[in-house]
Amino acid sequence: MEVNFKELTFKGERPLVFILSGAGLSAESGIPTFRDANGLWRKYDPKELASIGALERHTQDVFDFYNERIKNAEPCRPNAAHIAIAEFQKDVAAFCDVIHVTQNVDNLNELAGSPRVFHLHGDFQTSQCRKCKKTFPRIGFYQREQVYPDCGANNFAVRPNVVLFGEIPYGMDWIPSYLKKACVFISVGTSGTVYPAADFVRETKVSLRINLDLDPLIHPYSKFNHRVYGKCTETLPPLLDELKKELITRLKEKPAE
Ligand code: BV8
Repeated sequence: MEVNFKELTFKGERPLVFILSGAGLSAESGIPTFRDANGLWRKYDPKELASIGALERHTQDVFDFYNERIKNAEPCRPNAAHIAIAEFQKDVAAFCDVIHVTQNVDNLNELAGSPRVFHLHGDFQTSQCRKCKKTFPRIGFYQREQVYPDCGANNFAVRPNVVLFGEIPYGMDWIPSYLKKACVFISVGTSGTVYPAADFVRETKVSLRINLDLDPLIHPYSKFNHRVYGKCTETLPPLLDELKKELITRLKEKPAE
């Protein structure tokens, strides 16, 4: 393992580990990525199916695109990387905060037993009313005649609660300050193409990019201090074990308060 966690610096306070994940985290569970050779954006144009303009222009096409992905995701199950994050969160909970922000809209982290995960780009499990903007658990699939239970809006009123291109991601009111506090930032399975997530690394001191592919040494990749290449189901579990050992060692060394 190339990463030497001994360089982590955190003073007396509880350490904070910030994990950002992308489609590569769920790829080995059978959920397609976006920009790999067989990725979704190789087949579909994101401007036509995942942008706020597309939702206005051809709503049913966008609904069909998301209905298809929701159905395809149903049989998928967590892989060793999802499980490693969930176990890490639980194992260190007594002395370390772990903030896992995912760009993914699947619920494989939750199915893996993760105690908490934040969906930067929304999720397949909830819907939103286009009139009053309230969000609520998804029922069935998206179609014209879906009435929002509260305000009575109809006619394509109920949409997927996902952040489309041109919309503001969730959590942007707290994420930047948490990034600054983090003792280590781990980016796993994301191409670093989509903003503002691609810029998160800028706010951090010690950063680690875990990815399948070699990354070009340009922004934002050049900001990472460390890189580990390979499938995240193979690279992430031992890495989180290393980090857990280092955190426990530091805890033991810490002078009693
Ligand atoms: C916004 C919806 C304003 C849900 C998605 C600069 C600043 C701010 C904005 C912009 C900017 N420049 C451009 C913009 C606009 C735009 C943008 O970023 N465009 C890009 C294309 C240039 N951004 C926006 O519109 C965002 N909104 O900016 O609002 C704002 C912002 C902040 C504050 C105030 C105002 C909204 C972005 C969200 C768009 N919605 N999806 C859905 O359908 O799923 S984006 C889409 O891409 C997905 O959601 C996904 O989450 C996201 C990122 O993709 P990745 O997860 O990285 O997937 P990808 O396929 O690209 O890469 C997978 C990686 O995994 C690869 O590297 C591969 O090698 C690796 N991998 C594969 N297998 C494995 C693996 N790694 C390890 N192990 C494996 N087994």
